Amino acid sequence: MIEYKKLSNNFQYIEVKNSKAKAKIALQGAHIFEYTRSDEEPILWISEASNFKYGESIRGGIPICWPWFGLAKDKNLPQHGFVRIFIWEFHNTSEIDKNTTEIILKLKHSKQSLKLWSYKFELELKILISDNLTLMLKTKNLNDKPFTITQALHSYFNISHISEVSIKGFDKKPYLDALTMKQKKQNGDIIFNKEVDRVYQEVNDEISLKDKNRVISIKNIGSSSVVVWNPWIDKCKRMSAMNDDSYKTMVCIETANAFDDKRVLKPNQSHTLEAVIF
Ligand code: TA6
Repeated sequence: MIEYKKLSNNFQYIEVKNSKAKAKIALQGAHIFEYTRSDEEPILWISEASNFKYGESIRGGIPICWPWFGLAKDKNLPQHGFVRIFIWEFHNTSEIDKNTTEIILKLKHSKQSLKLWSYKFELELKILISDNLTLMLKTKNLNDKPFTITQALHSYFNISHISEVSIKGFDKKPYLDALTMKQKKQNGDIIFNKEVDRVYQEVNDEISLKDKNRVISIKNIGSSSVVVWNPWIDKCKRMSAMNDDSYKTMVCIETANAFDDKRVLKPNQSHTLEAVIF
């Protein structure tokens, strides 16, 4: 089942249900903000304080950070790019079989985007909803000169409690600690007892998020950098659209092309960043 829905403020999204899972995807930002497998707790975290309104990114789910991840050089430009608050087009929806639904959204450069970033582009996000969730974000350069992007599928995962989780797949990996801007090396699994904001590099193994009663795995393609973030107590209080205790039930593991994993695309060249969550 695929249903087109609208909130009273005209905020549009589609709701998908098949025999394996259900999902909700907003037109703003091509933002998936629910993915729940049958008989399971939601996989994606969504803030109880999140607003669903145009011009504000949803806090939770999987925001798309593009064409830059993090702060822009020009401080007047928004953090994490602009496409998470742009309205995408539902290009195609299809029920492939009773277990799998495919949704394709597209966004092209416009007068509005060219004011923020002076390149012509085409973005396509393909989402496959089944007992796995797959996101494929394809960037195509439509200019006659190259451009450079950094980007992320900024996935917020729903967890039982931050003290219960550990993340495997980063042992011995170098990372940039975004809190100190120092290069460090991971030793063992990641656990959380303070604010964590890191760009892991040279990541090519499967990642697993181990929680009390389940393990969520993530496989990344077209990426060698992964951002891991939990705001912890103080930053959580300062974050927009988050409650003071939100940090307890979420962790971000973001499939990225960030920091030195930036990508340069020549005219007509494409690059696909893909995450499979299972
Ligand atoms: O990916 C981690 C991060 O860059 C953090 O530094 C943090 O502030 C977060 O993303 C959320 O950013 P946002 O712009 O959505 O408030």
